[in-house]
Amino acid sequence: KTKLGGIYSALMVAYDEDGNINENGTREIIRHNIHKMEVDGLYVGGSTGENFMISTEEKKRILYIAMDEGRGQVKLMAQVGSVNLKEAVELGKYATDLGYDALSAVTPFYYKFDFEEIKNYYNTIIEATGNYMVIYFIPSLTGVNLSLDQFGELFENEKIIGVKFSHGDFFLLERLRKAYPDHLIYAGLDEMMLSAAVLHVDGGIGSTYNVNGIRAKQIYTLAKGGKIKEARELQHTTNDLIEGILANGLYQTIKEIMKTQGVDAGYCRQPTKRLSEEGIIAAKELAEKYL
Ligand code: NGF
Repeated sequence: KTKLGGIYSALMVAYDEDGNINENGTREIIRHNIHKMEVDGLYVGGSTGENFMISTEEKKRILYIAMDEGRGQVKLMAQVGSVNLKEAVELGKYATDLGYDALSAVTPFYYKFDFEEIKNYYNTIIEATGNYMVIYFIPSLTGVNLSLDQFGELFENEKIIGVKFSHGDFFLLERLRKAYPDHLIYAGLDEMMLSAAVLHVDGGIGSTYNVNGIRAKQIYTLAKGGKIKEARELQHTTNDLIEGILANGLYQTIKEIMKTQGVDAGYCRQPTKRLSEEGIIAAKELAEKYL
């Protein structure tokens, strides 16, 4: 289980101008993450992959490409969660057959599912696949919050090995760390890596690691080694970059920055809008200044 810790890029996907998967570009993104960003793992099918805007077949294609390109070089985690539980099961089986080290699933969203329903959702995916599961907890996008006790109840299923914690509630994060020292906790907000590492999380999963992976890993390693001042300096620079990315358009800007790093990162899928000419310039300036 602990073998699954480390820094994972929430994998970006290159889409062409018509919104189709650009396979070669996506393979370039994967190689860039492995060889240039030196991440420990790839989180495939997450928010950053624009996963909730694409079809089941496209999701499978991306799962396949990431496995084909990354196999044996990095850890691979497949986000298979969906409000369509049958789809989640289908993707979970597919990813498990491909050899993914673990699955992850976003808490079911849009409808107001109660906790029993959420628990049943996770147990159903696990029962159908037999694979490990990491809860994808991102209340800002799903509107789904979970309490410490509810995490405890979910963790009663021994296949649920951890949580990707994309949330700013560090009281809850600390309580989880203390109560579940053997579960994996991944920091999900890249701008808070330092604070999360100080609380001794087991790694991080994030979008900005596609372009800022090296620095993120340094923050994580320095903070865990007690070198807080050095880690803080790097987090300041990182957050100057993240602030600029968020102000300019999150995924579009990361893709544009990747292009400056020599990667054919393509475009975002509609309804996400294109960057304007000014936006493209702003992305290039961020890359020049901070990377
Ligand atoms: O992209 C979002 C949306 N959050 C990501 C991450 O939590 C989601 C985070 O890296 C993720 O890992 C995934 O793709 O599934 C932010 O982009 C980053 O911290 C900048 O705010 O909130």
